[in-house]
Amino acid sequence: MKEYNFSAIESKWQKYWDEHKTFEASNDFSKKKFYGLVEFPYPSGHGMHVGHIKAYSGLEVVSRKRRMQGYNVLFPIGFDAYGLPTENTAIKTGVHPRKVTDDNIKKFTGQLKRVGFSFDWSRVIDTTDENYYKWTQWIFLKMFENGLVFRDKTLVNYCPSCKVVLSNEDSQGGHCDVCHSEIVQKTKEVWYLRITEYADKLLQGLEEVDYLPNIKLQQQNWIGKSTGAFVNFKIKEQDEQLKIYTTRPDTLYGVTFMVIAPEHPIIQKYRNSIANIADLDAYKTECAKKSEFERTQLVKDKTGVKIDGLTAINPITGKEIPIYISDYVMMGYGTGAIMAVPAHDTRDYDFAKKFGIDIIEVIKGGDISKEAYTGDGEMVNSGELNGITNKKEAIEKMLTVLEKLGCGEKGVQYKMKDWAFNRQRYWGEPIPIVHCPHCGMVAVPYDELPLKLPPVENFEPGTDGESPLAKIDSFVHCKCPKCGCDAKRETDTMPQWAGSSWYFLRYCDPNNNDEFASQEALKYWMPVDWYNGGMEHVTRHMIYSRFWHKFLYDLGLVPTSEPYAKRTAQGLILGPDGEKMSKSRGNVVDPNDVVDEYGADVLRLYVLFMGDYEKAAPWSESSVKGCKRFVDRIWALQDKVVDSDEYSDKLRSLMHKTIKKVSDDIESMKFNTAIAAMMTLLNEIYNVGSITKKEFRDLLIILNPFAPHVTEELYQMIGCEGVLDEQEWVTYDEALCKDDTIEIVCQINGKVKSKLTIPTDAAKDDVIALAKADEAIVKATEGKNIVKEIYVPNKLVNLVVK
Ligand code: ANZ
Ligand code: ZN
Repeated sequence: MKEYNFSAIESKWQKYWDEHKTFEASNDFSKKKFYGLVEFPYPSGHGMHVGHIKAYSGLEVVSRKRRMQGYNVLFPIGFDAYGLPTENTAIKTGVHPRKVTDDNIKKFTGQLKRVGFSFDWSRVIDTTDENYYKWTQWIFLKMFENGLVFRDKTLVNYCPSCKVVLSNEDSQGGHCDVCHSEIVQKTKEVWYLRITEYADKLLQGLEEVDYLPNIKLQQQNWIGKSTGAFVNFKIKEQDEQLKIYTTRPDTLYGVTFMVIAPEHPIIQKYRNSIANIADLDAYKTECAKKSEFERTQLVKDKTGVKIDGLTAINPITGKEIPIYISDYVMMGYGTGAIMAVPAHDTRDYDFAKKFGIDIIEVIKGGDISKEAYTGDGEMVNSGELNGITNKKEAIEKMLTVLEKLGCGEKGVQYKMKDWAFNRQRYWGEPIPIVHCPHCGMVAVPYDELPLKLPPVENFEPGTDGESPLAKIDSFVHCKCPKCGCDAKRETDTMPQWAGSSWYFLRYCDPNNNDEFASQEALKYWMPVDWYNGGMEHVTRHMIYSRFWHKFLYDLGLVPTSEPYAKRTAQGLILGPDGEKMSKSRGNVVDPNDVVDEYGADVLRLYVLFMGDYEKAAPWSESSVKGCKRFVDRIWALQDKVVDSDEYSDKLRSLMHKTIKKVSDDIESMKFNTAIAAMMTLLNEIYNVGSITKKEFRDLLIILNPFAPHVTEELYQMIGCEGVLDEQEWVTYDEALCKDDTIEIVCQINGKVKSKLTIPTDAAKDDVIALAKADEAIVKATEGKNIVKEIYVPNKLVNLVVK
């Protein structure tokens, strides 16, 4: 037997695939198609991680299977290459981000090719390429044209270390996503995309798609649709209404105070009537230091200041109630003001206890001397609502009352905010807008796109949070495209998420210079049939890209309202210590090392065998070795081949079963059990002692998507025709996949007495006869008459005795 020289075999086939363009998608749009999408990597300086290999291996297997099933497959890859890590490396090392990016892309490409992924390398996308970001800018301008882009002064999350403004999503937990420094709040004029306009569409669209249930749930929560009411509270002795948002108008009789955000504009408006304005200002200053995350923590001690000089009137009871400012009310949600119901809201309860405010029970069921009661129950102390036990009914009734009084109405709110769409950094797509002293914001004309990122030496950000582009006079100074007078270019760049918001469209037609993709190509390839990626991207990236796609759909520029028909997710690979892999822990596994030592086929098999695909699993060197043994034993089968174009009697049934199992398991991403089934088959082949050529060939076909190099090589070695990747996926005979025997229960008068192993689908008479011969049944029926014999096929026998 020839030695299994995996590195020679793997480079041989990788070279073959490259030369033959084996995995390039065809432009024959008459064929049935499959579009499999994986999240394109950020080409960081660390190179690839085994997590990338697992993330790509799932749809890699599906794509290889689909090709064998006769589909025209689009399985593309690219690089999401703008962003902070590259820019930070560039600043640290003095190497230009263009060069850093190119080097990293080269490194990643080499690594991906070594693993033998069947990507279409003719369609590679680099989001920092002018021919790509031209269209990112183009779509942005379409949004601008359609009123979805605006600028607003706002409090922003600012990272003092990266010197950038961050979105809420990029600063979760009050820390910068990139450098983990603490975020501070800063007022700044920033760009926004009006994603909230698409909130309902993004929510409704989830009904059309096949996403894993928890992916849908996370998106629903992120959009955070809330239905409730807006209610106006009159301010005593002022011609003023304070508007609040509540999901519980039914609790209005229990409102004993109000709370407004420290930034609420009513404070400024009535500055002169407020006796303790200095205290309020001081409190507000303190709040500005906290992140939204800190402010909304349930467990933290409640703080606040009572407004001395403004009193509200409960519109239902007519009672005067105090108004407080507190950090637990956010200016960015609802109206920035709430009606507080301490008896039935935990935060209001804690606040009322601390400030000695009345607590009035309006829903029975709890003990409000101890804690807020947030459950359902009968309405009490609530006038016309008393006695109602159904929450919905109580809400409806109160809404009717409020509407009649003219002080309230139904309302809807979303947690999702408009998308802060900018960064004051160099390494991003320039925002193609010109500021003209006469015309205001003017779009760069479409035929001037791409608005190129100027190649500069000094790409360090200014300490004031200004973009480095602001220092480049030749970039900044320009003529207004509308009136021709002197104007200034916008110097902010787009955020990291821009390029990935539409990359799946560009893959359909990546070299098009006239359109972001031709309608013909889009009509054929879209939607993505199957998208697999990380759970960490199911909100930000997926929602942003669904938003861009839906916008383009509304313009009639893409054929489907949803970009992704199906979305699944892989679980993380943990270190051997069970902890998340990280440089600082020193538990990172480099895919290159595994390929060097065991070969790419083993790496591919292992990342799919290590556990349920969607679950996290720790790296195990001994399991890697197990996969290597499996491949070695597959290799050694070449000495056991008998020349026959049939299945042998001994293996026939198991062959059919294994083919079925592998075929089905690939579809449900149960790659580990598919591999286990092939391991079982292999053991049985060794028990039998030989394998027919036909059996070997079919085994190579089902194993090919997992271990493409060794299977191609063996296919050639045993003298099969053509190359393996051009073969048809094997079929199986359902009838032969049934288990030959099956276990059924045997009852006497409905009580289980015994279990029987019977041939599957055996005739009733035979089964009854078997049952009557069973020892336990013989004993149980001794001296009794069998009056009825019941047989439920393949399930149970029940003998009724007297
Ligand atoms: C009275 C009430 C009584 C409330 C009760 C809840 C329970 P969701 O479901 O998230 O939309 N709220 C409104 N605006 C707020 C803001 N800007 N900052 C902090 N809290 C705010 O939550 C809506 C509820 O959160 C609203 O309903 C309001 O409190 C509070 F037994 O009003 B509720
Ligand atoms: Zn102008």
